Amino acid sequence: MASISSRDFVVSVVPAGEKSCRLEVTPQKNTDSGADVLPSLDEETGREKSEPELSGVPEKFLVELNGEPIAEFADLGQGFPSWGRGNPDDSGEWLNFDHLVGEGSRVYGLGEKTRYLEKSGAVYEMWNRDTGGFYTHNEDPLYSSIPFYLVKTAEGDSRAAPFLGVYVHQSEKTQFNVKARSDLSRIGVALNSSEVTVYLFAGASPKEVISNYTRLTGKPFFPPRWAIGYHHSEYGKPCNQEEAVELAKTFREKEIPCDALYFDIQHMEGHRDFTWDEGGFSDPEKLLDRLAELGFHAVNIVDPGIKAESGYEVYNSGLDVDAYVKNDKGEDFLGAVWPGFCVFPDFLRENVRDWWATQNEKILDQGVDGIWNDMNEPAIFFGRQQIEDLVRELDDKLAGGDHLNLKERQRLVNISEANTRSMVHRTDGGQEIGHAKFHNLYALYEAMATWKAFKRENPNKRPFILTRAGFSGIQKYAAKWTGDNSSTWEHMELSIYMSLNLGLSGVPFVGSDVGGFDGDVEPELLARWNQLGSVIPFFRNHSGLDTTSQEPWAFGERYEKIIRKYINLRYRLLPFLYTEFFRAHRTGVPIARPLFLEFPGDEESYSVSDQFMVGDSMLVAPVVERGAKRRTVYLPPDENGRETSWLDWWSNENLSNGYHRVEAPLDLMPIFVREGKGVPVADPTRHAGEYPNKLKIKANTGAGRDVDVKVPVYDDDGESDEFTKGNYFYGVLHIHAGRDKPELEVKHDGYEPFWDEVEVI
Ligand code: MIG
Repeated sequence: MASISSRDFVVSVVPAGEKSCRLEVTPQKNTDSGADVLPSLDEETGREKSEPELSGVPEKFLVELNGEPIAEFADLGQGFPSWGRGNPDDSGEWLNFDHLVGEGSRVYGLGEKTRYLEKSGAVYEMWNRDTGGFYTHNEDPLYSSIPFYLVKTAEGDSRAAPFLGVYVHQSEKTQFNVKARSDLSRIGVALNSSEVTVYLFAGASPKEVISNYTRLTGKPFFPPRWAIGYHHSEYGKPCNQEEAVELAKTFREKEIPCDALYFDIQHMEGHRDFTWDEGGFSDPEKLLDRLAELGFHAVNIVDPGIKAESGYEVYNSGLDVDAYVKNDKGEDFLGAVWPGFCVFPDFLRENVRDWWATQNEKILDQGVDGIWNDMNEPAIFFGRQQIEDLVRELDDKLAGGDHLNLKERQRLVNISEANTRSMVHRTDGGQEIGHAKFHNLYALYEAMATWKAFKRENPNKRPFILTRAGFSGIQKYAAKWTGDNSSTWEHMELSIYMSLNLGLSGVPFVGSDVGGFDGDVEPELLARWNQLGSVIPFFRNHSGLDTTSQEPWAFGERYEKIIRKYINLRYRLLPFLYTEFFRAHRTGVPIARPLFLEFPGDEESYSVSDQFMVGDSMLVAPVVERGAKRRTVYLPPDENGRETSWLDWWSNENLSNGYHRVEAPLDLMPIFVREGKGVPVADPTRHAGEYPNKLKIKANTGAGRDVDVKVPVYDDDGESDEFTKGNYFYGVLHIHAGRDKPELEVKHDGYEPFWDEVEVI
């Protein structure tokens, strides 16, 4: 195998599957890096590592796979690079190298990142971080870390595969400089580690790359059907059980479908996990029963911070198994979050995950259906020791008549970030691991523990976990929302890029707080955001404490009507979305996807960032501009670059490919169906547990071209793991232009699908 060594490093290239390989970069003098804290990978069909041949000190090296060049790297070095952002004040070594991608290439992915769809022109950092609420269009880093990017190689560049995925399989703080230097042909990678393992995925298409990346890091979990309905949430409400039932009933009375109601931290007793505030929620079992009767699922928030209070059962039981993260003095680490000073479960250890599962099981037993993991970066307001030291110092200063300078004030702001540094974790074998290596993995291991709780509670039931933080692989366990955004038009637009890039990075079940979290929403924005939400995989309206109410009916009849129309659209689309979730579970290919994923041969599709495809058949063009009544829409030519038609969802007219200025009054979000494709729909029901008996197909048979349409449809019981035993239905409906009876080709008949009748629209 090709092996290259530079002066300081040994590089080995090991094939890992047919079109992927693993690059291992280690220092010549191998300083032992200690235990590996990364979770094991799902599938790696690699051969054993061969002895690297040392072959001089190449400044550049080309990686070949099966005799074909797939990627070129250069300038491997130790230390923090000159382009690095911030101070490398983290302890330990840094390593950096450049990936020579060429100026004409395009770069996507990197998970949950702000800025535009294409990532060039900025440095991005991987370090899970709670921004504390407000973030700008350029804020970085945010809540989760997915060190994976996708390159579309420029036409005619013979050094690289047409599409290349790069996964930096390291949990430490990592920075990516995506063409943000005067040399626009490079991506710089730097990490707080002395060695690095990188996986390369070569592909003929971007889908192939993502599919191989998720084969390695894990295929997305398949959620229960109710989890893909509309969800309602608000920090601060409901604050008692009467209000919860009232809220649920209002949805039913107003005939606005809804599947889930969220219980944020106000439901707890003094913010203590796994408790209910006795004053407002004296009988949680009864409440949850009542909600279930109304067709609602309850999702409860669980924060990692456990109130350090002797007598609190959860805290005490954790002490019994020595569950908590230590500080550098070997004591339980204390940091303040909502409940006051807290300890933090050390999810790295299996016995701690078992104990955590037991805690979660208690509320699952009561009838809670979903778990919402917040604050799991982990976010900590301040540590006890630091605050005491700082207060003493600043107090002396102020008492001496001084002012606080900017730096000192900044220190106050940075305290939460700084204080996690003293956290010490332990492996199952008792080896100590500094927080720098485990920080980005904290939420992923928490999700594993929560998953275990669901599986113990009912092994056959599909879990629903929602998480704020995460790392590569989080897609196996949880849906991801993009944390605290703001109720602004800018943030709504940003949420499109963030969701699409998370999808490209292997996490298909994504969405942002619809209506925005911080700040007061205006009615027009709420209406437009519900339109967008109706076609985004995770559709939850969520708003912050003491902000304007965002319920669909908050702004009167005019807006309520529009919002109802789009929540209804969501339920019309359920047969389609459910099929797409199943396909995403099997392939790892995202549900909401940029146009170029479907039309990789079409140059124009690479720069369209405010429209996207849902599955391979539906194109949506959300309106993200205040006061807009129409918008420009780009409709790509067919896969072979030839003329094609797009069916307007609302008017049923066919438009040809190209740019169009289309009508988009406040009650209309432009949607189109691709030629040769169809979208399975059904009449809306009150929630996803109810089914109509008719399946309808919105199909585009091509204006006058009589194109045959094939529409895949999946169905199962909506909640169990029976599908893994073959108890599901999968079929393809063939629609021939001019014939109104479609033919059903049954591919798998392990389940009786919900419809008795199929109608073509
Ligand atoms: O900001 O639990 O992102 O969705 O409502 C405080 C209260 C902590 C942050 C989450 C937000 C949630 C809120 N939490």
